[in-house]
Amino acid sequence: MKEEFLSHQKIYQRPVLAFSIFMVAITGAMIIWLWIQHQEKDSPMSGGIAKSLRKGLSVNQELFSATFSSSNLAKTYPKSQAVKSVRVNGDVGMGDDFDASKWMLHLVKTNGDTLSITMDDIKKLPKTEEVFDFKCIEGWSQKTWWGGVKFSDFVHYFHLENETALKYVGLETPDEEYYVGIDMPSIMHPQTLLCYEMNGKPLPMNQGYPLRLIIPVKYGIKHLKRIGTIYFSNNQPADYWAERGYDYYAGH
Ligand SMILES: Nc1nc2c(c(=O)[nH]1)N[C@H]1C(S)=C(S)[C@@H](COP(=O)(O)O)O[C@H]1N2
Ligand SMILES: [Mo]
Repeated sequence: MKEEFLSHQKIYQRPVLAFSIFMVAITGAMIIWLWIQHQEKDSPMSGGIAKSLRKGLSVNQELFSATFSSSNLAKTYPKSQAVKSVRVNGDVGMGDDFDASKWMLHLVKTNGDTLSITMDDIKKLPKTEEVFDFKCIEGWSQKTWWGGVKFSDFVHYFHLENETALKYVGLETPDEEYYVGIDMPSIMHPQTLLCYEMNGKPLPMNQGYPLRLIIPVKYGIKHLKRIGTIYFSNNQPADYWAERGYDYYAGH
């Protein structure tokens, strides 16, 4: 008799217990959410991200940069595995009013001089080709084939030792609408290219003709298309997507 009564009670206890645990979890999640909402935020220039979320991003960034090594190469593939039709993504700073015939790469030196470099100058340097898995933070990736000059060869050729002693490189489109900042170890990585070819042909206009960045150690957001200006700095250069809340480092 007693036993039956107890098991009846259990039948009621279980859902009550389950429901209570559920309520505690939901309330806990709500408290954490409200706590994050009421936290101090970054400046709008860094995306206006709540403090504890930004902390998560910074910890990620430290982990990734601590494990970064220039001898760690991104996986490469044979050219036969490269996709024939490469996705076009992102057209900020790629306006139709661009006059490719007047294009020159502006390189701002630390002494204030600006070098104006033509495509012919760049093509005199040894060409490197690579096929790697291009990853966009939107969640897609593609094996793509690129050709150009290693950034490390380029800076060596133009005697930019004073410049590469600094911490960052900034790159901008000619109209300054799209811009990225990159840490020096990543831009000097042996797979980073000033790229002027895709699938063995000149870069298509919407993929950054005449010159773009290819930097396999970073997500797509950093592969700036249509480079207008390159400069060097010890301060983090402005970065289009970092200003919109994305991770500045963007390594993978
Ligand atoms: N100038 C410029 N470069 C850019 C972008 C952009 O909007 N403007 N988008 C970036 C992003 S988010 C990605 S994923 C890649 C896409 O390169 P693709 O169009 O050659 O595939 O370009 C990057 N470079
Ligand atoms: Mo992207």
